[in-house]
Amino acid sequence: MRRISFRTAGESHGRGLLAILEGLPAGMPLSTERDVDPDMKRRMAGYGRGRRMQIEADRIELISGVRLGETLGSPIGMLLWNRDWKNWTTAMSHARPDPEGNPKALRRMHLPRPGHADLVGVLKYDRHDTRDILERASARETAARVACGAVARTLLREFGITVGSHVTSIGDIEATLPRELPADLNAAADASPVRMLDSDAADRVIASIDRAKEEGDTLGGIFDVVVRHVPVGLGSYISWDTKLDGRLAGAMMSIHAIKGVELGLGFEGARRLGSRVHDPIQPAPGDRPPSGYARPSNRAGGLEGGVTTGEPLVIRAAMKPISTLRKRLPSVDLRDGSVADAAVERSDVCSVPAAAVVGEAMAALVVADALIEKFGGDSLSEMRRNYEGYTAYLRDRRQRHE
Ligand code: EPS
Repeated sequence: MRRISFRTAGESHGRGLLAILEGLPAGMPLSTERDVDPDMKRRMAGYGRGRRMQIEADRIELISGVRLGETLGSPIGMLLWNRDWKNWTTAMSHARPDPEGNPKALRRMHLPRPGHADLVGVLKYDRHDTRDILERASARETAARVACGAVARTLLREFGITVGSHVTSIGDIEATLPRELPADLNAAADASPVRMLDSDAADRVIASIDRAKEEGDTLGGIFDVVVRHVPVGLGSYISWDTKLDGRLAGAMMSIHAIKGVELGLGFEGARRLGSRVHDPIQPAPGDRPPSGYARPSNRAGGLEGGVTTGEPLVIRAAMKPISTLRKRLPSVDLRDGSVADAAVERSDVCSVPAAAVVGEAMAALVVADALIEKFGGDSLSEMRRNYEGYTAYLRDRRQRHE
């Protein structure tokens, strides 16, 4: 990200999570209850989550950056308290433990879970207790990202840009997609316990999550993030790090457990002839699309040359199954190097529906970043003037053809 930056802090069972988001324009109406908390709630949902989500009630406490309902252009500080922390005050204490205290709570974790950051973390940071690693490596951190993404989404909404997502498969069960996605994608997806647009597939998924849970196993899946009404011309082909496709893919890959990202046709495009991949260009007299050029298809997923075409951005991400398994995988005891089964922590069986909401947040942050890059980001009114100037320029260009 070039114009927006954000940083999160916090451990899964620590006091809470912090987020500082910088680079949003001044003068943007923002209320955490209206604009942020609904996304926090959406991230907590989904069939297959663990007991932790029954303990928490993620809600943002705003610390800075907003006055009288509008952003100031200063860093937006957000706090999220972990309710579960009260059960971890000894294990997660900042101070050295009291020798007379609770030794059970301080028991070291020494059986790294394959797939989690446990082993690489203890080796890299010279720690001996995998709790020192897993607390920060946990996907609990994504709650703070969703808070930042919700603020970015609020900016996008000012320009009519929407960000939605839906789950296309979980395990080997694939949703049959409607010909056209619903206008309000999130309303439709959120109505399903697994955020799928196919209720038959969703029922089968729920049964398979129950089965995986019984067997002590976990499930991954695939989700699509769709960003609509993006203006043509965000991002650039000029340099490798200005290309919006790279920026989106990097942001998606940074989400916990994401192992693959595709844009538009993605890997499928590599199997087809070029004539069945590229989206023909047609004249489009009239107002829609604003660029004046229509595409009968959107196999490019809204990006050509790393630049938005004005068609929806379609970003697909693959999540591996969660690595905490009650069906324990072989591991090694860090204390003596002996063969042992991996540790088990409370965890989720499947969190693909939640990951899709995190995907929306990351996409919103990247697109908001590119929007600010193109239209300037000091104030919302300045952005709007520049956006309208650009729209007027596109209209003039188009009218010269008519
Ligand atoms: C998560 C909170 C965590 C996990 C999950 C995501 O809470 P706890 O560890 O107390 O159960 O449920 O994290 C993982 C699955 C993981 O492997 O790190 C959350 O808020 O999303």
